[in-house]
Amino acid sequence: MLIRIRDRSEPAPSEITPRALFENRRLLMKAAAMGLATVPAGWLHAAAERRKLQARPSTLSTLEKPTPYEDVTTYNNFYEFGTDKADPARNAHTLRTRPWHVVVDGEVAKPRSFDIEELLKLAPLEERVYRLRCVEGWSMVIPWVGYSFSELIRRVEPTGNAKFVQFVTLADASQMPGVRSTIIDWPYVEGLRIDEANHPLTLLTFGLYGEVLPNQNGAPVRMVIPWKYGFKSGKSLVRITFTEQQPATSWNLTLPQEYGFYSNVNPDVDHPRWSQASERRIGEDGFLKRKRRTLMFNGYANQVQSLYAGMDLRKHF
Ligand SMILES: Nc1nc2c(c(=O)[nH]1)N[C@H]1C(S)=C(S)[C@@H](COP(=O)(O)O)O[C@H]1N2
Ligand SMILES: [Mo]
Repeated sequence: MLIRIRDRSEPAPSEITPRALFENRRLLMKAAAMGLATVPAGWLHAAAERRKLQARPSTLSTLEKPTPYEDVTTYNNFYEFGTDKADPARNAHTLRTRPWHVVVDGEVAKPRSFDIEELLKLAPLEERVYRLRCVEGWSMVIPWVGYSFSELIRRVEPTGNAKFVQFVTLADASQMPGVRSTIIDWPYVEGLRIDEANHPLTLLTFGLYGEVLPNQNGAPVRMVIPWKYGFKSGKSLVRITFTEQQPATSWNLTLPQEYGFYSNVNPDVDHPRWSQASERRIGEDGFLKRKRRTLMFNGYANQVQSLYAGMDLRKHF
């Protein structure tokens, strides 16, 4: 299981950069704190794979303190690699992120497949520090790297029938052990209304903390929609389809009473099984630390509330 020194998929010590070596020491301490005898293979691999991504700062960033890199990359939801928060960091090293293509199709004048390297260069990369609020009641602040999804939209020229966008994650059991489970009807799918997709905050994301996305965070490309619960932001995307009808979304299909299509962060609409009024900020919560009050639209109300003018957000939860 986790008790092993080194397997063949890991880099030889000579291939590890000094920064990664330093990182490995931190990972070793973290593993010890978790009661593990050694660092899981996936963590080491991720440390060796870290690659820089140049990005310019963005005025759309929050000034809040970012959550430590270690928390961002070891406390994850990515059910394709297991349902435990530590599973993705442990298991996602088996995901092959090159070669990688993303098909963009449906109601567009220019449907096509993008090679990941080409997609990465489609528009200038920005660093966007966003709050991310999980429906489970915790949050993080993450310096993402990407560009507004609207940059992609205008290049494929949606037709007049394009009212929604669906995002589809890879579902390959040979790379993603969690896909053998039946909790979700794979692939993981999510969706936005076209005006939500076109909003400048909606980020096509390739990296975090100035480096390419670790596999557990959705490499090589994912969505980030900061005013919605985290599950709206699909990871490791292979297809983006523009549609006329509202597309299916995984959590709505799985538990329709609990998860709607919109899923805007809303402290006034409780989850049927728990309150959504407050949240725990990962990485800063000592025993005596009080929970934070959850903000409407996760604090992005000024930017996004006009998208929902006239809508009953209790009905469209
Ligand atoms: N394909 C896929 N995307 C997914 C998920 C998932 O299980 N599978 N989990 C979602 C949930 S619930 C959250 S909170 C965020 C977590 O992103 P992070 O691990 O990078 O913080 O990813 C979202 N995207
Ligand atoms: Mo989540």
